[in-house]
Formats: sequence, C-alpha cells, structure tokens
Amino acid sequence: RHKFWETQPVGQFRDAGDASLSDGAIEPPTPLSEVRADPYPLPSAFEWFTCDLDDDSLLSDLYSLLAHNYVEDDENMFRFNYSPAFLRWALRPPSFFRSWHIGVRAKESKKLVAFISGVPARIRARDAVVRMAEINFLCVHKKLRSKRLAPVLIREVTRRVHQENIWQAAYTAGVVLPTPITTCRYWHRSLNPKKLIDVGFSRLGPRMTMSRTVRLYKLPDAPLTPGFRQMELRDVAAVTRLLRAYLAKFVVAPDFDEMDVEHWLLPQEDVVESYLVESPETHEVTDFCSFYTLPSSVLNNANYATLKAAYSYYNVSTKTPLQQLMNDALIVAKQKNYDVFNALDVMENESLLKELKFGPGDGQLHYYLYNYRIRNGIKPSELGLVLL
Ligand code: NHW
Ligand code: EN5
Repeated sequence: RHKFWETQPVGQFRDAGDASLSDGAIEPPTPLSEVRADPYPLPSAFEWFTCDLDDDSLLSDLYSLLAHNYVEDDENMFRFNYSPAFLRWALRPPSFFRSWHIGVRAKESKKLVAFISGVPARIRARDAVVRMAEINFLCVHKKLRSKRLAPVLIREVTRRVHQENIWQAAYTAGVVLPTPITTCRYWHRSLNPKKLIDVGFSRLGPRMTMSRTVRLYKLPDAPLTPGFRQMELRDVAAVTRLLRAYLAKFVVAPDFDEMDVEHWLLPQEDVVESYLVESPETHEVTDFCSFYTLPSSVLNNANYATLKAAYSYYNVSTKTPLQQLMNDALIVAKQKNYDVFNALDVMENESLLKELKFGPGDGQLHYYLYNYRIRNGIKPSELGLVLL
C-alpha cells in the first residue's frame, strides 16, 4: 500500500496495539561516518540546489513555486499563499541549517520545480526533550506529480538532517500516512462573512439572511481586556516563562527558550502577531495570545483573488479566561482586516471554539513523528505543538 513509507522508521499501521513496543526512538542513530556522503540521484534533467533565502530573487522563486503548486483544499477552491516574508521567518529560526533548504531545479532552464525544508527544534515527548527537524513546504510542481519525486526529496532531507547528528523529525499533513500521533480538525471563525460566502469558503446557514449572518459575527471595535497590548522585545523573558510553564502540561510540545520566543513570537507585520495582558496594577504579564498570517489564493473567482486568514498559534492564560483572551484576538484580527480566524482543536482550544462561533471545517491535520514512537498516540488536547 505504501511502497515508500513501509521502508521508513515510522509507526506502521500493523504495529497498532503491539504491547511489546515502547515509547522512544524506533531505530538507533548510526555513526556519522556511515551517513551517506552524496546526494540521492535525481532523474537526469534535474539537479539539487541549496536555496539561499537571503537572496531576494531566490526567495521570490520559492514563493512562486508554492503559490502555484502548494496545498489546496479538497475541492481545489483555495491554495495556501505563504508570503515571502513569512517563508523567510519560517525557514530561518535560531541555529537553522542552510543545507536543509532543499530545491530541485531543471538543469537547462534553472527553473525551481520542487522543494522541501527542515528547521531544527527541541520537542518534548512525555519526559524526553528530543532534537528534531520540523519538515515543511514539501512541494512538487504540478507537471511533475506522481513520478515518485517526493520520496527522493524526503530521503535527501533525511540524509542532510542525519549529517547534523539529528535522528528524529516532526511534520504535519492533510493526508493519512503511517501513522499519525494524532488527528486534529480545523475550525473557522468568520470575520467577514459576506466575502467568505461570496468566494464559497462558507455558506449561508439554513433560515439565515445575509444581514442576520453579518450581525451574528459582529465583534466589538477594540479589545475588551484591560492591559491587552502588543508584545514587545522587552517582554521576551516574561512570555518565555509563561509559555514554558504552560506547554509543560502537554504530552508533546516544543521546548522554547528565549531565543526561540524572540524569533517565533515577536510580532512581524503580516507574518506573526502576539498580544499579552499586562496587569494595570502589578505590571505583571499574566496572559498571552498569538496568531500567524497565511492568506489563501481564491481560485476561479471573478471578484476576489485572496482570503486573508489568521491561524491561532500559542495562547496562555493564567488570569484572563482563555475564551476572553481569544475573543480579544478575534477583535484585533477583525480590526486588521482578516477575513477568517482559523484554529485547530489542539491544547485547550476545543472548550472555546463553539462559544466563540467557530464552526468545524472540512479539513483535517494529521501530526507525525519520524523515528519516534508514541504508543497508542495522543488526543488533540494533549498536543502543545503548532507547525506553520
Ligand atoms: S504537508 C504538505 C505537502 N505538500 C503538498 O500537499 C503540496 C501539493 N502536493 C505536492 O506537491 C506539509 C505533491 O503532491 C507532493 C507529493 C510533493 C506532496 N507527506 O512523488 P510522488 C509538509 O510539507 C507520499 C509525506 O509520486 P506526488 C510535510 C505518498 O504517500 N509523504 O507523489 C512533509 C507516496 O508514498 P507511499 C507524502 O504527489 C513531510 C509518495 O509520497 C505526502 O508527486 C514529509 C508518492 O510520491 C506528504 N504530504 O508528490 C515527510 N504526500 O509510501 C518528512 C504524498 O504511500 C519525514 N506522500 O507510496 C521526515 C524526514 C526527516 C527525517 C529526519 C531524521
Ligand atoms: C502543513 N502546515 O482543507 C499544512 N482547509 O478546514 C498542510 N476548509 O479551509 C496540510 N472545500 O471548511 C493542510 N469552510 C491541510 C489542510 C488543507 C486546506 C484545507 C480546510 C480546513 C478549509 C474551508 C473551505 C472549504 C471549501 C471547500 C471550510 C467552512 C467554514 C465555515 C465557516 C462558518 C462556520 C462553519 C464552517
């Protein structure tokens, strides 16, 4: 069934329920001297090409490859449209490896036709903090599909991760592969219902008019929580403390230090937004919320070319109820002209989604670990990891 994935150190469907298997690495590391030294062979018209994302023209080539060939919904109505600034942010966290930004180009035209990337991360699974690669942006040009190029890209990124003495990875996908550690659902909160209906992202509910729908999703003009403000550089230490304490509650979560928080959570216009609650009395930082910006191209619509979507990222509440915090995030997203606010049912999200008028989407997101077994998997609410 899975000619490629059957050969890889991932949980196999046949292992489900095998009590003799324990949590942890599926296979041990090999000595670095035994890691294959040269790149896997590609069909002869193509060559490997390590992408330097400092180079604006290269970044723009990667942007176009993804804008035209990356993930679509099941009815091919929308396609993710990660911005160049977002890609630079996503691919250059602290201690990133340039060799993990892997392109394939046509030898003759030099055109970029495929890509896969990894970035380093420390991820905790139960009690163990493991150095991993987060793999993302796997893409093969539409004209080169179903030629078994994807397994070559995956083997090549695996080889380059091994060269850095890292033996595990985390990744997500909308498709089922052997074997998810958990399966999450996307939920959507309309901010601009009329546009969402016009582009076919959502439908007018039964017995609903457009004006009733607009009223249903109306939000206040400004955040309600006293002391709610944008995160700044001076907040990094406080936010790191809050986030570390909070993420400790989940079975699988990133192990963020201050450098990670500065990179992943300090606001960047149209890339990532973070807000916190600073107590007006004590000036203590008590709560935190964040979202990232990922527009989608609207395919085949005469009136609109893009949907502006916010995706819930990391949220921590110690004083302000989580629901009130997320409501303020919806309010600032509306102020900033987002059309929709998306969230997964990870962490404690499930409890507030219905109350805040999110509705279930038609998409799922499966989470995977490479060369790491978590027996019986986990529930979405036990997952404290959000990948981009
Ligand atoms: S998920 C988004 C993936 N990208 C897209 O969906 C974009 C649109 N689609 C495409 O570009 C986020 C192509 O359809 C792709 C497949 C390239 C997806 N993950 O070349 P063939 C990520 O980026 C398997 C993993 O003929 P294709 C995460 C498939 O099951 N495997 O197909 C990426 C089959 O194997 P099987 C996937 O359609 C994580 C084989 O590929 C997959 O022309 C990567 C068919 O290959 C997917 N999303 O190209 C893994 N989609 O065994 C990282 C299909 O079933 C692992 N396949 O026969 C860790 C590595 C690092 C380890 C470090 C220690
Ligand atoms: C790795 N980082 O299917 C990502 N999106 O629900 C790779 N549906 O937007 C994996 N089909 O339900 C990505 N509207 C996997 C996801 C791929 C993209 C995807 C889904 C997630 C999506 C929308 C549009 C559906 C269009 C037709 C959807 C309903 C919204 C409605 C709003 C009002 C309340 C009820 C729900």
